[in-house]
Amino acid sequence: MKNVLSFNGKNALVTGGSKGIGRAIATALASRGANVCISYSRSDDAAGEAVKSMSGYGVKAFSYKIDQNNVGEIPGLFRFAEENIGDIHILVNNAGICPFKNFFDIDRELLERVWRVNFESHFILTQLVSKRMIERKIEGRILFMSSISSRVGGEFQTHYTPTKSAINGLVHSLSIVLGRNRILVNSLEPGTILTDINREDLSNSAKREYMERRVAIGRIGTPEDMVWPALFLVSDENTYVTGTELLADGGMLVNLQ
Ligand code: RM4
Repeated sequence: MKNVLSFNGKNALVTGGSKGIGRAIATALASRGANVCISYSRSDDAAGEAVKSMSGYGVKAFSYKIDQNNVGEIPGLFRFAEENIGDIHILVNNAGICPFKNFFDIDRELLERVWRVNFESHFILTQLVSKRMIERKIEGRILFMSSISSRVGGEFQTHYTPTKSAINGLVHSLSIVLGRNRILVNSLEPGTILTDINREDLSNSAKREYMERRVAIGRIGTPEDMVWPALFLVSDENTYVTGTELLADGGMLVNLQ
């Protein structure tokens, strides 16, 4: 039994990989030998810094700018990743948005944007990547970033939480489709992790204190807290876990009283 996880010889595509949880997972894969392509939607500087950092581990690292709201651009991301890192063994569908909003103020454009970025774009990318895995007989690993919010609600997340529940439903069905090809499909459910997605929301001290009190271990999570749960699920050492969700929330969900 190996005592460290190695990703030598693996090629990984991580969406939303220039910051936050995606950056932490992408970096962890690169530091353990994987070639990595990340997608990002905003900061060229952040993406460039991430690529430079990952390249420092002696692996191939690339970034591709895409707004995953524009789902027609997803095939371009897939082609770029294949052209630059080769056949994809690991797909981490991480990109996501959550603009906190009052239910009655959410218009169709925002509702559809959140749906496209958080669900539809991942569906399309996963179709492309998994079809190639089957063609190449790659017993790949696919990880979707779901959330504790797939299981519980948020007053200002009525457009968001359903996308995370939908991700879990997709994982259940996709694990059947891809299981016969030994491609394992799971979702990770982070609790409240301090990243750009909620920095403004958690800048409210009362909200931050409430969320911290909810966490059994007493602190908001960090992107690094998500690394080992993710690495296990996408590793070759995972031989039998598929079609399920791994909750990584510091005990927040069960901490009612
Ligand atoms: C997560 C969870 C967190 C929230 C972020 C935006 O899924 O709901 O509590 O801060 O989304």
